[in-house]
Amino acid sequence: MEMGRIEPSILKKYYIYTYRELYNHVNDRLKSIQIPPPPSKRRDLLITVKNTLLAKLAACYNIVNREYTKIIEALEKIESMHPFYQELFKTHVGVEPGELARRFRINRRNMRRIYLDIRSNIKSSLLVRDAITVFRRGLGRILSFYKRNSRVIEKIKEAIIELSKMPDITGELVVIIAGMPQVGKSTLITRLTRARPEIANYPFTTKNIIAGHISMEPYGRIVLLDTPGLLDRPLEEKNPIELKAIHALKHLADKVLFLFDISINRYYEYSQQLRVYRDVEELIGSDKIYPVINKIDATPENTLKKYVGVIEGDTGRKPLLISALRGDGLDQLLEMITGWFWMKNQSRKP
Ligand SMILES: Nc1nc2c(ncn2[C@@H]2O[C@H](COP(=O)(O)OP(=O)(O)OP(=O)(O)O)[C@@H](O)[C@H]2O)c(=O)[nH]1
Ligand SMILES: [Mg+2]
Repeated sequence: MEMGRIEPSILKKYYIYTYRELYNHVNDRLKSIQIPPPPSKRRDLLITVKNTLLAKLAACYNIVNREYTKIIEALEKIESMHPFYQELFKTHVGVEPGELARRFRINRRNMRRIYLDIRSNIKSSLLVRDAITVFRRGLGRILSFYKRNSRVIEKIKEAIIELSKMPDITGELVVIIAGMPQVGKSTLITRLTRARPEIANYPFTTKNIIAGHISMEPYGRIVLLDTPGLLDRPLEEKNPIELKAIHALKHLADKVLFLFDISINRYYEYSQQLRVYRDVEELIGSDKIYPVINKIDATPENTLKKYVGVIEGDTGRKPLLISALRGDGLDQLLEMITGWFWMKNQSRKP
């Protein structure tokens, strides 16, 4: 499959067991395999017990092996996704998916060797008691392959759940809507696309990357991404929600619409918003970022006039004026966005 074309939603089918869940599952399976009533002859008893123990051991091994295989497969899927998803995975788990897949494959191979060893030791036991001892110890060893990785497995599980909720970000042009919390990012994406993120009047209403699409068929599509708000603080102090926006900006942005809110009800001062603008500019480069003043319906005329000049002076670009709520300026904004699309996809132009 082509690199980067795997959608994160396919990860939904990988339900990863925690060690607890696996243990309970193994326990249930083992209970369902009962030793049949003792036969009359001693020799037959040994054979019956051994066969039961072998069946139980195989059941346990198969479950752990199946879980391992599932984890490896999920990691390999992530490994072939867009680097953006891989980096998100790494921030969650602390290790790259490819490296983890490699470790789990080695583990799986070792586990198989040990399983085969235990099997032959049970088979060669001469006493029922010995066979049971070998079995018990072997069961523990097989389970320990999962148990000693239980912390990292839980992290993988969480990361897979997080990733599977990520939208499909593939498109011919990616435009990210960024800015401090509450400037109207989500309101804007609902105006331009069919995306319907939650909109409310408290910071960090948006906690995930939200995608909306503008179809340019038959020439492709534009992906618009609504991102969690960014605060004016250094990267090291950013919370995990902000970091999602940072990763998206770093890896995905062709262009960024940076929203300012200088309305009467603004949440943050202009100076703070400008600092965040500068951070984003530094992250992605000044050629990709465009200032937009939102909420002009709730901004006094003279304030607006003043800040058009101030922002142009501070950023070197004339800000676009919009009201995402009322719809002002959106035609112009769309024209700018589709202009970027044609610029990037010259060869596709009709
Ligand atoms: N007056 C006015 N209010 C707006 C406009 N756009 C958004 N709002 C209001 O601003 C508040 C925040 O809007 P959101 O779209 O949720 O802002 P956000 O930037 O996505 O906020 P976070 O997800 O918290 O970062 C809501 O109460 C919106 O109704 C606008 O153009 N004019
Ligand atoms: Mg929002």
